Amino acid sequence: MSAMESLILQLHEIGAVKFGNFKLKSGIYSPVYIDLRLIVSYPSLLTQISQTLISSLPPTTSFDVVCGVPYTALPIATVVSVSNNIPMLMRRKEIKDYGTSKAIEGVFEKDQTCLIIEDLVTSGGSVLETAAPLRGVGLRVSDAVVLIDRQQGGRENLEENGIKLHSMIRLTDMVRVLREKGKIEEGVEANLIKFLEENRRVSVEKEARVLGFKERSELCKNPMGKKLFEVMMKKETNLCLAADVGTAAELLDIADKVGPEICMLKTHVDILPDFTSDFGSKLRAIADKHKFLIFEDRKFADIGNTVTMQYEGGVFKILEWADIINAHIISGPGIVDGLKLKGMPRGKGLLLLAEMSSAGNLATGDYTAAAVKIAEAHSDFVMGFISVNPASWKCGYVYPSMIHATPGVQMVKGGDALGQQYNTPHSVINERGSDIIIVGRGIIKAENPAETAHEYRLEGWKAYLEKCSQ
Ligand code: 5BU
Repeated sequence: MSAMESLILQLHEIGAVKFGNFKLKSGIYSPVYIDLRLIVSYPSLLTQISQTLISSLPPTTSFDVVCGVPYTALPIATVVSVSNNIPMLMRRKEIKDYGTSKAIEGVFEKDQTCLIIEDLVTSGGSVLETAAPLRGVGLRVSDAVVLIDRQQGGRENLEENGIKLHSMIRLTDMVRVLREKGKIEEGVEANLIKFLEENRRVSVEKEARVLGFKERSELCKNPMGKKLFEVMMKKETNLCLAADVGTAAELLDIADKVGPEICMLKTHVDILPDFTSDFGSKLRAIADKHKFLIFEDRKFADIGNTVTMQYEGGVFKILEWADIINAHIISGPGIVDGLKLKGMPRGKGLLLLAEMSSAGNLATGDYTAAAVKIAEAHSDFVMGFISVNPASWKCGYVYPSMIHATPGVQMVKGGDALGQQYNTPHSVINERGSDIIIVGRGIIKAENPAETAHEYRLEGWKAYLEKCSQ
């Protein structure tokens, strides 16, 4: 009997493989359920698995360190590490005390290669969740090894993200062996093959559980991102007011009225004819009173050195009063370095413009993907994106700590005469995968802005709760 056959029989024997009708994380019903958490109770089986995993890799696979996907694969990775004398790293699932604790624990050097070890792959989403922070700290990730591949798109999804999947046991091999050894009926195998044909590719998104703001806030490296999540949870609002009014006096007035309804107030300070140097401190006082954050929609776009001066200096002194700013990535990552230089020491946050709401804009496809890459590399300062349809992004895994804020929102779909395009709060949060609705004229031009803001708040929050309960 081959090592693989023996492993399959033992896994079946201990009850790690069950046949019936089971609801999976993705919501799909499956005729087989595999629970590998049990293997910690069978040390000799655990040793066997760990040895076979490494010996099943093609000899050309080279790596300096290994990292198990938490939690089930952690003991497997530990045994691989100990018995092969290969150093191991650990990925923290929750980053509690941001600032002090790290996403990746252990000793490594930049550009070393890390092999990911996983127990079971369906869409490959959990492998990607572990690959992202490893890559974020400068490690190379090109291979992952898995005990069981459910053959439901994981290989393809990982390949698209530059990771080759090596699997020890494929689900079809497993049922074939169990049928050959008389452990299951022929009908069970046929049923499983039919199931796999009908569910060939589970997307990473479908399998991923929707994380709530609380869990996501724990993953934030940027303190302002964490704060925004906290404000949203405390006030139960994901509404941002785009306060595009005629004067500074009107802005301060509407900020005070709408303040209780919003998590963030967005300004275009350069449209205010009566701007004075005490504007910042006045708005700050209102923001502190109603506990919302101030976002200056400055859309920085220049080279790093210039934006440092634009951020800090001039008439507006944005750095002094704005919690959050945004930037285009057209000039390359240097713009983030420049803004970070000034903003990081003061605990500020940056949103990158990954998409825009206006018709015919050029922030699409590879441009959006480039924004995600830059954000990942600077997740200590970049807290999220201006996004329009993040659910449609084809750029692989996006950190759940990143907040998506979407402009172009009104109660009814439509647009204005100058290219603005509107979607509803429900569509933005539920269908398009965003977190925050940014509403301007929908509130400002209403007869009673405070009342209307209240309605937008309820709509936005209801959509968020609905998304979490899916
Ligand atoms: P509106 O009145 O809800 O259309 O205002 C939208 C606001 O969001 C306005 O301040 C714009 O400058 C801002 N905005 C946008 O509409 N679209 C974008 O892609 C970005 C910002 Br970025």
